[in-house]
Amino acid sequence: MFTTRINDHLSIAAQPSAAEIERLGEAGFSALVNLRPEGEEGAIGTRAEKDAAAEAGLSYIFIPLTLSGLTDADVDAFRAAMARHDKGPVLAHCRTGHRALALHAIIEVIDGRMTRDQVLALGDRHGMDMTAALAFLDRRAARRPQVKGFFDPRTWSVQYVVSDPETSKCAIIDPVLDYDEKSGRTSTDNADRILAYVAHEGLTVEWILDTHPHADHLSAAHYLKSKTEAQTAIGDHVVDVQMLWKDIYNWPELRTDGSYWDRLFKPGDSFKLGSIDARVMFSPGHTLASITYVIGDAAFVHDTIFMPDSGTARTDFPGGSADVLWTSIQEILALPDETRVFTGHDYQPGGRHPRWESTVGEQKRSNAHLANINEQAFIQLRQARDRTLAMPKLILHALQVNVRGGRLPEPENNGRRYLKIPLDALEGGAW
Ligand SMILES: N[C@@H](CCC(=O)N[C@@H](CS)C(=O)NCC(=O)O)C(=O)O
Ligand SMILES: [Fe+2]
Repeated sequence: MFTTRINDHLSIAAQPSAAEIERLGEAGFSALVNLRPEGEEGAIGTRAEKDAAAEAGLSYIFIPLTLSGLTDADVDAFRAAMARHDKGPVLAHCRTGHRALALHAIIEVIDGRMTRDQVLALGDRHGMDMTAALAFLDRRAARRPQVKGFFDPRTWSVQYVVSDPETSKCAIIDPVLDYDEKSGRTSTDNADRILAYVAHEGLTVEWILDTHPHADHLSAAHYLKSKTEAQTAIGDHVVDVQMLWKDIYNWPELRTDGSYWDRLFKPGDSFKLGSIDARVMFSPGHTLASITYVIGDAAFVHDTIFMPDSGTARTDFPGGSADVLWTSIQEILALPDETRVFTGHDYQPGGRHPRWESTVGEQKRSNAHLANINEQAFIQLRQARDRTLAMPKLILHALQVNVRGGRLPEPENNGRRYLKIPLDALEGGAW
């Protein structure tokens, strides 16, 4: 196996055999990172690598990627893996070691530890072409808007800060308010991480946007508004969702006029994020009120399309519909092929790292629920899968907060807030 030491913390390698992986522990390595997508020629596969790494007492991290399809999610995952394993050297491998070196160089440049000339010199030292790494950095720097994704592993949600480099204005999309259903505790860890990034980048929050009233996590929109004074917004069909849940919760005081938000977007509405044009597409199917925000060349599709290897969102919540979702998805796929698509969840199929960015072209070519499938087949596939899914564990907790724009219930006379759980209101008990 070809292996070369880059520094005290990182070595790169070509594809190792299982026997070679088993000897890496003795060689002092603490972790093995596999950068090869499943099924690449000559790859031994993530299962075999994971087992061999366990045998060697090594942590194993699966970050399948290609340099042509590289996104910030891949960069973030590699950086995080390196940071988590700082006790001993990490061995990162792909087919030849080239992707590993390129990824290392990209992170060094983004984090300000290396210049472009130093990247070229690094490539020369190891006999590897760094053109693709520099091309990625160029593409990344030229993006308008800039998009930073924050993955929340507890709810598999992706929250976004979308910013205009010209004006330093930004929007926060689909922020999560942390909630532990076992203890009933809430916290603002996710939202505070977003605020720290906003402060560090010198951004001003102009918008706090939700794509729909979420069924699997509480929205941090209201908390973030209290910290930033930015405008909150959601799609105008939220009033239908409010009506639906007002009935389920038997909740006469719930206002169903959308007045918990500063702005209700109608389908086709446009707005500005700093100097960037943005518009709203109506994308129901997962919920009655789901919308897609198209900001510059970036579409925030939330629970319509997931990453191509995951498929699409479920349609069995109250107000959901598979044929309506199909129509919404077709409208998204009619955007130009190069449109960047940012999804709202990632369930990490095959144990890969979280990913959230694709393009319309990639989705059309390879989405597991959409490529080479017609409407009828999609509806059947979607409904068959929906029948197997348990309700999200927070659906009853989350909706009563999210139909009020992320406001927690008002405190009772003892100062404590309570959630209300309707019994036998939803189908599909998972015993
Ligand atoms: N197990 C998750 C449920 C996740 C879930 O239902 N996700 C929705 C989006 S809110 C979905 O569309 N899942 C698609 C699928 O699993 O096919 C939870 O308890 O929160
Ligand atoms: Fe959802």
